[in-house]
Amino acid sequence: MRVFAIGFGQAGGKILDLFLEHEKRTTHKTKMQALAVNTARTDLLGLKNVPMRHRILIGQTYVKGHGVGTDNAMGAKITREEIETILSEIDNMGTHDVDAFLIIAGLGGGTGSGGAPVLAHYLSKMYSEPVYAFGVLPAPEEGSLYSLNAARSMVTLVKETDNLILFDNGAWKYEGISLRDSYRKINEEIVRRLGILFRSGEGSDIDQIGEMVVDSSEIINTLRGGGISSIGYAAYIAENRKKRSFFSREKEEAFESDTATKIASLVRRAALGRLTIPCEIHSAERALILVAGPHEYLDRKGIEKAKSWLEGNINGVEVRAGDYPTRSKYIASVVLLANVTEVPRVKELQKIASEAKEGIKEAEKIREERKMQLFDEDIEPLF
Ligand SMILES: Nc1nc2c(ncn2[C@@H]2O[C@H](COP(=O)(O)OP(=O)(O)OP(=O)(O)O)[C@@H](O)[C@H]2O)c(=O)[nH]1
Ligand SMILES: [Mg+2]
Repeated sequence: MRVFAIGFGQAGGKILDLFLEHEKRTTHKTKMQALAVNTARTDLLGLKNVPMRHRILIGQTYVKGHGVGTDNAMGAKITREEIETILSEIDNMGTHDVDAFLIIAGLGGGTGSGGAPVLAHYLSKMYSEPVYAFGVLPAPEEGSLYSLNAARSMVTLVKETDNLILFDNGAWKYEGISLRDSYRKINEEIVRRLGILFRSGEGSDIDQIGEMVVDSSEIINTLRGGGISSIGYAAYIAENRKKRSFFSREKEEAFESDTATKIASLVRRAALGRLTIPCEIHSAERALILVAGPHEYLDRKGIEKAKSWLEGNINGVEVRAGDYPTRSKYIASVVLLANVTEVPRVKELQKIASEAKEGIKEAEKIREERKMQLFDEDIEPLF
């Protein structure tokens, strides 16, 4: 699938940048278009792989290149005012062979959290291709302002996009390392999943096709109708199979049934393991299974087995599945669970956010009162 990816804000830009780095490393390419948008100059300068000319600094009149400091209403306002600059850059970069837009942003901050929904709104109005968002939720310890930002951004994104794929930083902590290193590891995990998903259907440069080819319409149909989605992933290393041509018939059959079993259990591990956003898999409306790896390890029977297992475990009946060959030494599976409705973290964020909203109002009132305590009421302000 050909995506036009926009990294909005710091987290969005970093994830996009790493996505491009992965693209350079793999032989299987998505031919992705990439644009980074931010209100902070240093964040944009820190990127390594997004070409300089595809980085846009917005909001200079308001924040002078220093970011909006977690004020997502400001992030939204700036984006609205400068939407023409962003849209014309997207148009200049070329959209004629794009299958979908993907906006990547951290939802707890200001720029990406406020800007992503505004951009999604305008992209949906201008283009017939679907607009997806990949939103990163703040960890609980980041505090209630971040939760409030994320809750408001999330609600708007669900309204404005064709699907919101979520990732929960709180469910992906790496203990004992710096936050920077932890984000780096988390971003690797994100990009690994997005890579397998969006590289599918793009054909292969290794002269082989999959057993069951998936094209971009299968991804689009899985995500159709919107809502929130989650991604599962699992992988294993392929053993050395050079001598396979000397296999006897029985050995060959045994290998094939072993491969099928391994693929079926790989997909099960992907669906039941740690998801990008923890959710009840039985609340998914639709699902897509993808398996990528060396050609001889892909097996139609295994995928079919996994598919019927997943059909029995989600709410709806629509499960699509496919594979594609890669040069990697890993056999990897991605399971996309679309329109999931039982997502505890989303509920929790909403609760924290509505409490925080009340708290903020209350705090403002108290602050006003305290400030004026110094003065006697009979002295009138000038205006
Ligand atoms: N997974 C991941 N999350 C990140 C990373 N950096 C920041 N975050 C998360 O994203 C949230 C938003 O932070 P930023 O992306 O820095 O915010 P911003 O969009 O640049 O907005 P402002 O800095 O307020 O202008 C944070 O609260 C974190 O939860 C990262 O590299 N990876
Ligand atoms: Mg920032």
